[in-house]
Amino acid sequence: MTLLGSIHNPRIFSADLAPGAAAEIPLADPARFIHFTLILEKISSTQLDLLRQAVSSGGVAESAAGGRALLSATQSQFDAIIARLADPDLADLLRSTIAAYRRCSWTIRSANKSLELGPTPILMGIVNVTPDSFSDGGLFFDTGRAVAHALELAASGAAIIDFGGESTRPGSPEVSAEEEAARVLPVIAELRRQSSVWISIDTRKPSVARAALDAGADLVNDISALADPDMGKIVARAGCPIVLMHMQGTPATMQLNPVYEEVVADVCRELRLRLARAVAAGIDPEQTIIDPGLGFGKTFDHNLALIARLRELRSLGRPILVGSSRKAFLGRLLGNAAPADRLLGTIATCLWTRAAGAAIFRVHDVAEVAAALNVGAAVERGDRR
Ligand code: PMM
Repeated sequence: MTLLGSIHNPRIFSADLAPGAAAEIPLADPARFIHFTLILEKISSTQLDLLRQAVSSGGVAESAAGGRALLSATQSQFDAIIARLADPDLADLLRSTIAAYRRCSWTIRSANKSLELGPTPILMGIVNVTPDSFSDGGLFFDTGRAVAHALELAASGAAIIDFGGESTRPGSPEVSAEEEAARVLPVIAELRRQSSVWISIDTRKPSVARAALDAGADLVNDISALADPDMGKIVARAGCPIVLMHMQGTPATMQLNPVYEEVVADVCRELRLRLARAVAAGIDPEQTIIDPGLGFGKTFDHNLALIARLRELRSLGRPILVGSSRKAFLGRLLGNAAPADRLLGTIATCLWTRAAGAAIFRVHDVAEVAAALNVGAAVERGDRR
């Protein structure tokens, strides 16, 4: 089941006061005004009938195309629907999905520290120790330079540094595990010696992840979301957090012809399966982070739909990481700008997705995005005043 969206922090303003006299009317009972619309997938006609009976006290249940149903109600109406629903499994699903959607704070833990996600945006600074990444390839293909850059990003506000030793740009060839490890391990070990910043290893390979964790990494960023079953075992044994990113295909083929029935629902569904796979491998669900995988088997339109409707991923109940930084779809929106000239697009998408509830932002330009997100945070606080 996927959530379609909701209205937060509802405020009512009197429409007919004299100019200058507009006043906010406090809501005594916000639950009567907070509104949710859910898409229920694969719902049977019996379940739909039961839903229709249960909404008689308020709300709307309608069948939609593709064996789906739409359920729309305020939060207090949902409480009544759940209480009246004569199908306990469906009632549980509604209750848990709404609770997951409303969650807005999480804590991830590594061996000796923890990081709160949600209340303030967290920046993950990118350092690609590769000769060929699309944006910073070759710049940090040297231990000293990679560590210096990582320290600079941490000083600029990155709580996490993400090291990658294999380019995943569309059509890129695979690198052997030995080569990938040789690129990232010295960098991770040296940064660990010099700093307590969170270190993330961006890899699809279980052996690289294990060696990186041994060298001092805190978190695994797996763009294949446990495609290799050994990855789950390694992360479970280490007890570390993991980013599960959505990708259609592999980097070699993913941009040839990505096809979805309905991209947001399809990505939600697949991430739900990957979360279940993580739990089946013994990974603590509280240590999981999800990511829609912008640019990974997605057309221009798919990327924009995922950004516009990012909110729906919140129905999975896990913190969301967004990696829009300098990606090709931004180049197109900015008049064919080169990767290094896509900062304004990066900032715009970070602010937009932050407002939709994203928790972590994986970016190249940490100082600039941090400044923009600070403005966004001040606006968020203003909304509560
Ligand atoms: N994008 C890239 C690499 N790794 N990891 C996550 N979790 N999310 C992303 O969007 C992502 C990623 C490709 O960008 P890069 O070549 O600049 O690292």
